[in-house]
Amino acid sequence: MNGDAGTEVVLGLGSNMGDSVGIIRGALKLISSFLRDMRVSSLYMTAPQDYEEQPDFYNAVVAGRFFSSPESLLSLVHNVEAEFGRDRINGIYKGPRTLDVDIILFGDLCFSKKEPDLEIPHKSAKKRLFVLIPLLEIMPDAADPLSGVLFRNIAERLPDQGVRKLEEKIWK
Ligand code: PH2
Ligand code: MG
Ligand code: MG
Repeated sequence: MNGDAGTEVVLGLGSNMGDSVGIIRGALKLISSFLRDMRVSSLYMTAPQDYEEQPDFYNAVVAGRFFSSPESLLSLVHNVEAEFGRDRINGIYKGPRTLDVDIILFGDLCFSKKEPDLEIPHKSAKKRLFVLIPLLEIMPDAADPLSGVLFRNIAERLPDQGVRKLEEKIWK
């Protein structure tokens, strides 16, 4: 799993509280300390899914090579969330947040466990265009490791979810 090339991982970033653009830029800077050969999607403005009584989100996806375990990646992304004021204790479940960083893919790994709660690939990614559209921008040939189906075929079948690409440059 972690040969010399590391594991190609994909993270989804979201924010709908505070200076979201600044927060996502700052989060990418921290993430670049543990992902090699980082590629970043455009920034998107997206209608809230699941819990709809909240402001629109800014979302983006980042991919890169990682050289340790899924559990250590989870603890690194939790540190990044905490750095930007994410409160995992008092926040509303799926509600407004300064920063959410989700592990979407960890190579082809399919994995699920409690304590810490971790499911890979991310369980809602294939229903969510705010993940799939930016993901396809940087990995057009990626497939769901569970089914082998190309994400572009999955995305094509989903209804419009209000995902708009922004001009704002967020990385390099
Ligand atoms: N995150 C959620 C719930 N709903 N909707 C959008 N548009 N973007 C998100 O990042 C998002 C969401 C829970 O993590
Ligand atoms: Mg999350
Ligand atoms: Mg999330």
